[in-house]
Amino acid sequence: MRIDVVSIFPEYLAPLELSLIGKARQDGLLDLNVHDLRDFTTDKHRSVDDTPYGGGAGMVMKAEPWALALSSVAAGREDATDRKPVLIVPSPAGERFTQALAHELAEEDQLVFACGRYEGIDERVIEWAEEHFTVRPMSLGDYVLNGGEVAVLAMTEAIVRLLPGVVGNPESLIEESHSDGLLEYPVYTKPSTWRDREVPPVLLSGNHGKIAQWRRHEQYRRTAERRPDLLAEFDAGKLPRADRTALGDLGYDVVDGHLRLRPAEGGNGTPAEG
Ligand code: J9Q
Repeated sequence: MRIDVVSIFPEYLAPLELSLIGKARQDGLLDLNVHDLRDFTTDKHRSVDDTPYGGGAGMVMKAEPWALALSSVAAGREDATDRKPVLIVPSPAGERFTQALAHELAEEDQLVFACGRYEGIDERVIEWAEEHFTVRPMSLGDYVLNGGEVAVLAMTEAIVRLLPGVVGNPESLIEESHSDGLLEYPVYTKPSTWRDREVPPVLLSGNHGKIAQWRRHEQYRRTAERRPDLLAEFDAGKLPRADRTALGDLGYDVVDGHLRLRPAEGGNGTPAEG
């Protein structure tokens, strides 16, 4: 896979030299290059931004440096297929980046990340880029960053670790793919007592059936507590009786293969006078 990142702060992308991504580059599994947007300016001040038409706070990134930079990274794809490269534009106004999207993007030949700063990039760049790229404005979540660089670090790691040969032990990838949309169960290691706190005894029992069931129930308990939105999406068709009981104890009933939060008990348990 080839990845190009364009930014006015190329040093911000230094972590891409390290660890798993750095190793994938050394091993020739990934051809990743970071480009300085200012190298594509033509004026003496190397300016990349200007005031917004229509007024308002902040600055907008100018169109021409972006067009020159993006043309440069899209050019010279001699061995390329007829597929357009995908241009990912980190933006709080983008589609939400998910694990499913990481899998989808890991199948592409070339990804280009355009890191915006200030109030964003002149919208005409996005329109123009549609002629040369598949454009995907993409958000990590509903919070405000100063620019796209940190979002690119997160998305790149999520995508690159899915490339064949990048994660040394592919068992961890297989286990993740089995994690059917629930949060993970809690984990423990030695010592079995630490500062007066015990490891849950079932984990020391050697009863693998009971351990698997306990872990499953802990997944339900955590997900109900922290991410009830995930339980609404969960496929609850063909669940074992023990799982349905555990979910029932958490206040969830199975209706048409989906989980439904049981309505809260109304006060004194006596039906209202009608
Ligand atoms: C570029 N807030 O925030 C969340 N995901 C992406 C972003 C973002 C931002 C500002 C600029 C990306």
